[in-house]
Amino acid sequence: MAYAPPSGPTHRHGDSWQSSGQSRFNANGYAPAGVSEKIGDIFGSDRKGSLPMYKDKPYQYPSGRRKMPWFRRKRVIASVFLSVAGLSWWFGILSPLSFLTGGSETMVSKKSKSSWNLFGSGRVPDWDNRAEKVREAFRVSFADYEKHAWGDDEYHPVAKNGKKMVPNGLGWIIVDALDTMMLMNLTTELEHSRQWIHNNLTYDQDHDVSTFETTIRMLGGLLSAHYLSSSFPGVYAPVNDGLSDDMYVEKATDLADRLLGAFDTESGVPLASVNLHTMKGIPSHADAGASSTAEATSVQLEMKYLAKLTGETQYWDRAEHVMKVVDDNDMPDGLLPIFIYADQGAFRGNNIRLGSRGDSYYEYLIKQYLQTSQQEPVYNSMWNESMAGIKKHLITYSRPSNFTILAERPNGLDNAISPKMDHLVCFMPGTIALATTGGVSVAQARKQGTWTAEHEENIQIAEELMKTCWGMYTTTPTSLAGEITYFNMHDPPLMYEQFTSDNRPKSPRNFDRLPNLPGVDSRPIGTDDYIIKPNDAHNLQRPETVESLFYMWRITGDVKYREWGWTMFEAFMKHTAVLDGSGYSSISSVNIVPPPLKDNMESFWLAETLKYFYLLFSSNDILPLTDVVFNTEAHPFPRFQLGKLFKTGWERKARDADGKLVQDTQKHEGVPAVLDGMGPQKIETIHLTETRAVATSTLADGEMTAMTTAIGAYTAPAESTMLAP
Ligand code: DMJ
Repeated sequence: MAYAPPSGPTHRHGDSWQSSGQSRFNANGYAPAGVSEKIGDIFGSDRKGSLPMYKDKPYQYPSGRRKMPWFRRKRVIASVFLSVAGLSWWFGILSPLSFLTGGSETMVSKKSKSSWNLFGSGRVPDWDNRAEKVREAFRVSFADYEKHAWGDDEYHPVAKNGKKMVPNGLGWIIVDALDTMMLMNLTTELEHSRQWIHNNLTYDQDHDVSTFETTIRMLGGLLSAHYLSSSFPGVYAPVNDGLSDDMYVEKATDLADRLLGAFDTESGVPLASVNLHTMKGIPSHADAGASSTAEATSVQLEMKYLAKLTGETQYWDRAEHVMKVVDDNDMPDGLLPIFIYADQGAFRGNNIRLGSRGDSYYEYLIKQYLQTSQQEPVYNSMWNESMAGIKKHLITYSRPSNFTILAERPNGLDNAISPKMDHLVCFMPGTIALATTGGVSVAQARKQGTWTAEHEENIQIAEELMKTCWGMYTTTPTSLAGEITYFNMHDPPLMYEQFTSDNRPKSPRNFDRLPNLPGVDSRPIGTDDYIIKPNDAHNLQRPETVESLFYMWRITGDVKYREWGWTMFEAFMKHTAVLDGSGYSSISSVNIVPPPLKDNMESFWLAETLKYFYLLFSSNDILPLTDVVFNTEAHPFPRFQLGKLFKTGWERKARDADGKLVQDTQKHEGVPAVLDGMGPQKIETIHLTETRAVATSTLADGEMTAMTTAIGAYTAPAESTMLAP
């Protein structure tokens, strides 16, 4: 389908808006009609103008609720309910928590059990207080950096010094942390940061930077700061510093224009690095110049949101095109090797994993689908194919306790499975849960007519993988996970597909300790399953497990995920604090107590890890999962409608019912037809092959679907065409 380019001055270069002194964005942070007619169009009727506003400020929830009659105030109802339930339990009428968790197990750590268990101490955990503790950890970390290394891109909290990655600094730590400051209502820190951005931040520096890291952290950080400040005016750390909020998008467009230089390759796949001044892409110095697959395919949420904000389609087109190049390779079962050559757009090697260099490719499939309000089914189809591939080739079980492992295939799908999980893989439990419900709770999703046994199965995988990731923490002396964990595996490996939901291996119900054996100290369950090699024992304060705990809590409502998060947070506080308590550092080994410090604070400690802890303990009303997508650096962006300016600019090659590629021999577009059993549909495309017809059509609710039928049952396009199965 032909794509009509926008009319009017949608391209910034040569325009005068930047120097006009006028705001380019309206109160909701979208470009006003004046920027271009097209932009006016898309943000008028069809933008998600009804994006719910989070009306209550953090720590000031009651304001809006005071006006409600008492019997309508959820908190009061909840308190009454909990009191009655607590008394019932006390007198032995109910078992603890069963009514809250629907009978699901509750695995409260020993530590939290003794001090905070819901009824064990007679106290409900004070989640607001726990969120406040996280906020305090952020304040300490940031104050330490502010005092000793302000404007630097790296920070060493033991030596109390920092370092710039480019001559004038990139704002690596400041920009990455902006939205966390906003969510935590840290106005003073935010104002200081904004002054630095206004006075010091320039991207015109003759230095190369990582295309991916700069996109997800800097572009992502600026865009989410824009989103929070413009869509929730006066809510998140309102500032009064005389600076315009437009600076976020102005810096973002300048940066994005420079980053796009990396995409100037024969295939359109970006190179690993780019020089910010010359805007020239630079191939990786390793891996024969190939880019990492995750890096090349995890810039789409950022570029697309920027395109939506500015109406400048090149951000969209360049980022989107990468997805077509990747998909055209037709890798079996949606599982991709972790390197891709930018010149040919072909993969290098056949190392397949969802850890480093593979991870966020899968994450951005489903998040692209959600970002554009489920209007781009191509990404859902790719996610589903990958999920099926993961089940078929990568899911196995540990010995002796049957933890679910999302393993690797370092030599391709036909060769041996390696029972290794990078901590990075632990984004998957949360992402699977998100993909399964779309962001609503499981309870709500189950009531929808579309819920199937496969959805149920996927939630179970998410729960089991979550437990595996949690076990990475519970089985070490510091209660912190190593960077990489190996597992003892059954021989031959037990594979997911060998089982049904009735007989599939399951990990132990709880994390009690193993029984004492003569001469052996009591050990946590999983001790015999999990292996951390000395070189893999460091902990960089990474976010993936708490990220998944956050999604699992929001989606399942099971309080155990919050409790696990609290125990994990306490371990970070205990073992990663520098000696005088003035900051927090990565550590060199999770197996040594006290652990040696690595003397480095990664920017994602502030941008991701502490943000997810904070959100895990805060009200679910903050950034509902149905309204936002978090980029891979935990920067929240709004979901939006494609509108008139944007569409999916590519199609997957036609595949048959088994997912195998079919060669197109004919293609019809916009053919009215009747799909058997579905009533009249407008067929968007029909790919005809010698044996199959593959039709895509739009359903009444705007979702797209693909149907494959035998060619013999297909008649040439007519006013109404019956496609019998
Ligand atoms: C982050 O920068 C991102 O989450 C990325 O996708 C993976 N690694 C780090 C955090 O561990």
